Amino acid sequence: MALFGFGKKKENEEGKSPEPAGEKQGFFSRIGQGLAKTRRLLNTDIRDLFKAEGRLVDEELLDEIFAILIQTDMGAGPANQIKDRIARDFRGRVVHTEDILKNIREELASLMQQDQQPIKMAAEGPTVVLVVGVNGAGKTTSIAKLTRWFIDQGNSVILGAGDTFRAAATEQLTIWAERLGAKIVKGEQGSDPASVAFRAVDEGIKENADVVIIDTAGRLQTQKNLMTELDKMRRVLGKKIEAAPHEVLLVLDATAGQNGISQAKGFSEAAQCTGIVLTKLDGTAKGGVVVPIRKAFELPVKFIGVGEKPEDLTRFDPDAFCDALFAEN
Ligand SMILES: Nc1nc2c(ncn2[C@@H]2O[C@H](COP(=O)(O)OP(=O)(O)OP(=O)(O)O)[C@@H](O)[C@H]2O)c(=O)[nH]1
Ligand SMILES: [Mg+2]
Repeated sequence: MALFGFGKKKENEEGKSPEPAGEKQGFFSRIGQGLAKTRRLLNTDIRDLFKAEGRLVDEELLDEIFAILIQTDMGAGPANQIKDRIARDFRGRVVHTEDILKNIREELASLMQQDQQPIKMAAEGPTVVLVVGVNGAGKTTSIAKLTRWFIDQGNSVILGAGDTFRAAATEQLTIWAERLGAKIVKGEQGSDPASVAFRAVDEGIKENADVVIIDTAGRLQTQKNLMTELDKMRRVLGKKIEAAPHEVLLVLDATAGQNGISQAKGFSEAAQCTGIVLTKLDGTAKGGVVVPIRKAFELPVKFIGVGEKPEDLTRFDPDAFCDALFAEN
C-alpha cells in the first residue's frame, strides 16, 4: 500500500492511462494548468519585466518584483525576504530573467518547506479520515478526489455521508461514490452524524476496507453546538478503532486568502486537525497563500485541489509545487 510520491496510476475505464506522457510530466501539466493564474504572475509577469538583453537590478526593479510577489498573497514578510535575497545576490548587476526566477523559486520553496508527512495509515484495519471545514470550502469535492486518489493507489474506500444537515449533501456524495466505485453509508436527513460515522467505520471493518472517509457539514468555530458535534464524531470513531480518526483534514479555500487563514486557525485547533487540504488553487492567482498557511498552522498542507474533477488533486510537495509554478509552458 504505497502512499507516497505521485502514486501508481491505474488505467481508467476506457483502458487509457490518464497520464500517457508519464506520471511526473502528467503531474506537472495538470497541476501547472491548475496553477495557471498564480503562474501567470510569478512566471509570465516577472519575465515581462526583462528584455532579452537583461536588466539592471536596481530599486525600481526590486520594487516591481515585490509588487508582483505580493499579489500572490504570500504576505509582505516573505515577499520582502525574496526581494532582499535578489538584492543581495544581484544588486547593481545586469541579469536575465532566468537568474531571478531561479532565485525566487528556491526562496519560495524554502518558505513552503514542511515535514513530508504522508497520510497516516492504520497499522491494521481501515484508516479513518474525517474531513472538516467551513461551509463551501470544498469538503465533499475533496472527498471525491481523495477517494479517487486512494483507489488509484490500490486501496478500497468506504464513504460516510456525515453531512446529514442537508439532503443534497448526501445526494452529492452518493453520486460521487457511484462514479468512483466506492461504497457509501448514509443516514436520514437530520439524523446524528456520529451514528453515520460509527456505521461507516463498522462497514469498513466488515468489508475489510483500507480507508473510510467521513464527510461533515460545513461549520464555523463559533458554532459551539456544531463543534461539540465534531467532538462526538471523533469520540465515537475512537470507540470503534482506538487510533481513529487517523487523520482529520481541514479543507481550506485558497480563494478566501489571508482572512480565511486566521478564521481557520481556531477551527483547526478545536477540531484537532492533522493536515490541510487547500482547494480552489485553480481559481486564484493567490497560490502564494501556502506561505502564510505554513506559518500560521503547525500543520502540513497534505493535498492541494486545482479543479472540480476527481483527478484535480495532488499530494502537496513544496518543490514539485514550485517547479510547476515556474515551469515553461
Ligand atoms: N475550481 C475549483 N472548484 C472547487 C474545488 N474544490 C471544490 N470546488 C467547488 O466548490 C464548490 C463547493 O464544493 P463542496 O465540495 O460542495 O464544498 P463543501 O465544503 O462540501 O460545502 P458544504 O458541504 O456546503 O459545506 C463546488 O462547486 C465545487 O465544485 C477546486 O479545487 N477548484
Ligand atoms: Mg459538503
